[in-house]
Amino acid sequence: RFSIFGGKWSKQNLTYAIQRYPSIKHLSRLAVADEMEKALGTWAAVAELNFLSVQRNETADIEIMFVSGSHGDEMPFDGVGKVLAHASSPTSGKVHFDDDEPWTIRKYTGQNMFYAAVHEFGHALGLGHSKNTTSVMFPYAGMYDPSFRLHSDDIQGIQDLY
Ligand code: TQI
Ligand code: ZN
Repeated sequence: RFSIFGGKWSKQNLTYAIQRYPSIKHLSRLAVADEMEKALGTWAAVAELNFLSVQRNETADIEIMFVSGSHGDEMPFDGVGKVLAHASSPTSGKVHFDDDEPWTIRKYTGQNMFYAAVHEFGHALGLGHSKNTTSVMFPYAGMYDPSFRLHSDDIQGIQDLY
């Protein structure tokens, strides 16, 4: 079952900004922005939530960054492998991806960005880990799956919050 990670947003319209894009050159900003929009859309599709993208110089509820090593919080990233990403609980809104990982979009190799984004946004919205292995909130990074769907646990978890 899902667990509540701690807190929730007190509003249902949330803004987000991609403040730092991955340094991997072959990933276009547009493609990255598209994956983030789809990942947030996965949650918005099943709960009373709306996400509005804003420019990176504007203040946003959810701040997305690809960063490596020490990056200004208490949880420095660790190079390739192990920790891939982390998110803070509501209403802090930090979603960080380890820029040292081989992030990929719609590929079976590398580290799937969409899956990690859905998982981390789940945390940023207030969800904890699920014990159900097929839940996106199960703490194991999934690979690319063109027919990805949220598990009923994920849906119940987000609907309980919003
Ligand atoms: N990052 C951990 C995670 O997102 C961070 C973490 C550890 C955590 N304990 C926690 C977060 C307790 C909230 C509550 O779970 S991780 C993914 C990804 C990681 C990353 O890099 O180890 C997944 C673990 F990136 F795919 F989303 C699982 Cl699915
Ligand atoms: Zn997690």
